[in-house]
Order: sequence, then C-alpha cells, then structure tokens
Amino acid sequence: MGNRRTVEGTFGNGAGCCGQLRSRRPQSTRESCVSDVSTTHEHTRTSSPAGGSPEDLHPGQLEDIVQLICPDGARTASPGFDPWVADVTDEDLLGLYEDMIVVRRIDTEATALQRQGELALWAPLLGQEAAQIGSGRALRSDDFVFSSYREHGVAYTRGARFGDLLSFWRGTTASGWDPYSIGMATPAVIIGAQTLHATGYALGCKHDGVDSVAVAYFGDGATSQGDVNEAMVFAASFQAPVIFFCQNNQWAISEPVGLQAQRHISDRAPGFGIPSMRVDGNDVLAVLAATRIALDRARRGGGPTFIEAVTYRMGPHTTSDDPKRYRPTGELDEWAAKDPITRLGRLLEGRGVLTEDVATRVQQKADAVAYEMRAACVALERHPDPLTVFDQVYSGPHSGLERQKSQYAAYLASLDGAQS
Ligand SMILES: Cc1ncc(C[n+]2csc(CCOP(=O)(O)OP(=O)(O)O)c2C)c(N)n1
Ligand SMILES: [Mg+2]
Repeated sequence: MGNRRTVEGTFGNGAGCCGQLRSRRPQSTRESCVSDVSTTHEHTRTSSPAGGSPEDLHPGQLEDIVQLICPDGARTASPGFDPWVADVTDEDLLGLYEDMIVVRRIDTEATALQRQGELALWAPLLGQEAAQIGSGRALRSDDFVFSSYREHGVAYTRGARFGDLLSFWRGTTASGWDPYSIGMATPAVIIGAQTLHATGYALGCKHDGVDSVAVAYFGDGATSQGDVNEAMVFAASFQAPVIFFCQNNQWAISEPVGLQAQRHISDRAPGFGIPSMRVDGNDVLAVLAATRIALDRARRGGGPTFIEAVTYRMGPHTTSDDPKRYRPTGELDEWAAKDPITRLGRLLEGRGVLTEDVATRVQQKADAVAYEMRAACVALERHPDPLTVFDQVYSGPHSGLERQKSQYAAYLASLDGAQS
C-alpha cells in the first residue's frame, strides 16, 4: 500500500469545466443523511413485501428511488439528499453536462473506430453517462477506482489518456495505464473480481490510517457472482472504506435483470450489514449526492455503502453483440425518454445557462476530444510481439512462466513454418 500515490493535475485532457466535485459534507444534516440511507432502503422494502410475486416488482422500475432531476428537466426536492449538492452551482452543472457530452462523443468515436477495424472490440457506455460522471466527479484524486470494462466515463474523470483508454481495446498492451498514476485499476473483465480487489485495497487504506476510499464499479449481472458477495461479507465484517457502485443497466448481455434479481438489487446489501441507496442512475445530480454520502460515511470510519444506480444500456453489450435479438420492442424508446443528457440539458436551458452558443462550444470541445482520441488510437502500435504478453505478469523471473513462454514461442514458430 505504500506505493499508493495521489493524482494531482492529471485532468488536462479529461476534465470538464467543473473539475472534481469533491464531497462537502453539510454541517447540520449529517445525521439525517445517514438515516436517509436506511430510509431509502426501508422504502424499498415497504414497496416489495417478502413473498410478493416477481411481477409485483421489476427490478428495473424507478419507484422508491432517489431522483433530483426529472426526465423533463424539473428539479425535484429531496430533503435528505439536497444538502449534499447544495454547493453545486449552475456552472458546476454545466461542467457535468459537458463531461457527459464528451464521454458520449468518446463512446461514439470508439464505436466508429471499431467498425473501421482500428479496435478489436468496444463496450459502449451509451446511456450510462450520468451514473459514471456523477460518481466519478465526486471522488478525490487519492481515492481508488476498481472498474469493469464499461467505465470509460469514470476513466475520463480520473484523467486517463486517450491512447491508454483505447490500447486495451486495440490489443496493443496487456493493460492500459499505470493504475497508480490515475488512481484507477485497469479494467477487470472477469465479472465481479474487482469488488474483491477494491475491498482489499480499502482494508489497506484503513490499515494505513488514510481516509481514501476504494470504489468498485460493477453491473447488475455481476451481483450474481460469488466474488461480489464475498467482497460484501469481508467489507461488512471489517468495515472497509469501500463503495459498491452497481450500475443496473437492465441487462447482463442478453439476460434481463429481472431474471436474476427478484427484488431490487439494493435490497441485498442490508442483508450483509451494508446500507444501500437506490438512485436514478440517469440523474447526474442524484448520483453525485449519493456518492458523496457514501464517501463521507467511508471517510468517517462508517464502512461500506452499496449504491444501485438504475440506468440503461442503450447500445449493444459490446460491438460484437446485436441487442435487437433479445431486447423487447419499445424498451429502448422508453429509456430514451429518460436520457441523462437531455434531462440536464432541459434544466440548464430553463435556467438560461445552456444557450445555443454554449451548446455549440460544448459540442466543439467534444469533437476536439474525439479528434485527439482518434489520432492517439491510430498512432498506437498495431501488432505487438505476442510474447510480450508474458512480460508484465510478475515483477521478477518466474520459472513456470518462462516455461509457458518458451512453449508459446515454439508454437508461434510452428505456425510460421506451416505458412512457408
Ligand atoms: C466470471 C465471468 N463469467 C462470465 C463472463 C462473461 N461475461 C462477460 S460480460 C457478462 C455480463 C455482465 O453483465 P453486468 O454485470 O450486468 O455488466 P454490464 O455488461 O451490463 O455492464 C458476462 C456474463 C465473464 N467475463 N466473467
Ligand atoms: Mg448489466
């Protein structure tokens, strides 16, 4: 843990105009907000009594959920959560809006790069911008993120360089970036494994006596994995300063969330002794508020918190997937009406902050980012030596690995021989 470094000034390419929106704990409402966490959970339980049929409750529904900005752009009051974002100015909101526009543009450009053969694969985040930006912008540079493969928006808030973001998907490197340089581990493709890493890291923070927090990002499908459940047992047992941030995007490839979750996913955490919040994941302000509450709790020694951000994956699982084969008709339209960017745009237009000129400037910034990212992508080495895959597994020599490497080298040589 002694290796942990803080990240200062690394948001050059990645920062929207608001930079990091660090948690500012409201002085007078701490207790009410802590009880708010459990209140949110109690609400959920009230609406889904034990023994109710699964039809009573689709885990994707938006009832009993924290929401501060409605899909029509209206700002709703939430006494327990409002104090946590009372400091957020219109300019900050515009920064969050810009962030979301930029990461959606990054996503579109990366999808295009994959279609043009420049990337092997891409996992789109389309629709999940608010969940990622609202949470990512709440973090401090010395917090540490352990993510899955879809958190490009979070990586953006951490200041990942574009080439590093894409190298993983281009297959030019065994990882993507130096985790310590941006306070974020490289993507975990083994579903749910990163929740264990986050819990271990958080215990290290506690041991070191620092108030940094580890955040594990994972999906609705991951909650069925043993790793996630084991991580929650350990986190609760040892009061690890970790946030379990679940983006419930309604699908685990082609499996709908309702198949594996007969109750709200957020309902599970209290069974482990972890308070949970269910938040509208398409509402960037609500996500920011919930993440700040969880961060504050962890920093004060209160242990883990589970956040279920209810959102929707508007694109395919990856560029290799065709959701038309399993997605019910009309579902996409239903969620498009709750688009995270449109709703914040409406709020800002209503306040006179998002004028045509400002919208043009934001779009120009997003286009410039996409241009820069494309250039970084095509500049990456295309066909690295396959044997380099062995180079970064252990820090020192390892006889077993050396054996595998020489076997693989022999195999590659045999292919060369076959071709000639
Ligand atoms: C341990 C493990 N099992 C299965 C897979 C194959 N797999 C890749 S993505 C995925 C679905 C994950 O769904 P979810 O957790 O909801 O995340 P999302 O893709 O929706 O962001 C599965 C089963 C895997 N990568 N790792
Ligand atoms: Mg999912």
